[in-house]
Amino acid sequence: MTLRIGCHGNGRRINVAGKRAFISGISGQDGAYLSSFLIGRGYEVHGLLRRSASSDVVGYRLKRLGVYDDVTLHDGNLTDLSGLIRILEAVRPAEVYNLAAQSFVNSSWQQPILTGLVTGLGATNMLEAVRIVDPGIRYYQASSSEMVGLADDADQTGTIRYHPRSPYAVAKLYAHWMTVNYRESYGFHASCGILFNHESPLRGIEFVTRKITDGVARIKLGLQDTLALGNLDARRDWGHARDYVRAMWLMVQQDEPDDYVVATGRAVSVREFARIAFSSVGLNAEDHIVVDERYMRPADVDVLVGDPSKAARVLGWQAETTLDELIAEMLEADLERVGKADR
Ligand code: NDP
Ligand code: GDR
Repeated sequence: MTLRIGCHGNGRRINVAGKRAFISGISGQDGAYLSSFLIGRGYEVHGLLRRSASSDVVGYRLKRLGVYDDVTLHDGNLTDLSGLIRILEAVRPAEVYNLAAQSFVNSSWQQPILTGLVTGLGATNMLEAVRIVDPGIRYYQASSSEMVGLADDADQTGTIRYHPRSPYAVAKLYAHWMTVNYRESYGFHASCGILFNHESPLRGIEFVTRKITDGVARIKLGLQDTLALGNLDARRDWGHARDYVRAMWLMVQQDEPDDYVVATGRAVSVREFARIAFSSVGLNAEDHIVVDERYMRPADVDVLVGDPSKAARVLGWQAETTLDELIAEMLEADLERVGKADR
């Protein structure tokens, strides 16, 4: 049996025999990797795509992973509840992954209200759409290590404490607790993944890891000489997005919904990340990095390192890509892209 759904440009015939998933944030880094992962498992994948005047470039991540023609994209916005309801009515997914967000921490100080509306209230819109259309839908919320912020990551019973340090983190904490609340109030099969930083060649260029690998590629190819960064002493627990989307899916497959920390368990400073990236192409980071106050945050978090033992014990999940492998993959992609653009 097949059906055709009104969608964003790439309409195609759909096999309704397979499991169907709906992803908000499908055009982002995680949305692309999750689409690829689910398609590899026989899912029919639908996604929410916000209207853009640059529709030629939106979707480039899905194209990079070779899955653009295999997903069905629906025009909509996380802030538009009636649209979300209509889309879920049409798609009738078994699983919803809420990944859409204003996800850049820096921007959340410039746009605190938008961040609250999208990253925070947007999650409630998605939960409400599920409640109205089919409360039996299994649900994943993209929670963040940024919610932990300044708090110790766990007390003696393993309960996470939170001290969010940015408007983004505050909005994520609201979305997190709303998801927990829908689980407790309505019996939703809703799980939150408290994911620590995860990167890839598809990471947005404004995030520090991608900024570094892009900068190293440009310096190596003679296109620039310096790389301006902010807080070099911040330490983060960096994994690969490809590994982390597998954890999202595993959470949704469990008999009981729950919340999980997804991390590598190892924190490395921005300075050390840059040192590895520069040295792997034969350059000395200290010769090229300049510290620029513009990239300092009004409030930063010095160190975020996660304990993935619950994910390992219950989900059987662990990070497979090492930091060195991650940096090598990102650098290779940026060297190739920057090299081509320069010809
Ligand atoms: P990205 O910034 O790469 O992707 C965000 C996605 O949300 C994009 O598809 C974007 O669309 C979409 N989006 C933004 N605003 C709206 C809106 N109003 N309506 C509909 N869609 C919208 O993020 P990542 O893929 O890195 O992260 C996925 C999720 O996980 C986010 O919620 C993020 O906050 C969270 N997270 C990420 C971590 C990480 O290290 N990557 C760690 C922990 C949590 P468009 O392409 O049009 O911009
Ligand atoms: P983060 O990622 O804020 O952790 O949020 P980002 O890469 O932006 O910053 C990581 C750390 O690096 C420091 N830093 C810089 N950051 C940027 N962007 N640019 C710089 O030049 C720079 N120099 C130093 C920052 O101060 C910070 O300490 C990401 C996002 O994906 C969120 O959506 C997600 O929730 C968290 O990871 C977990």
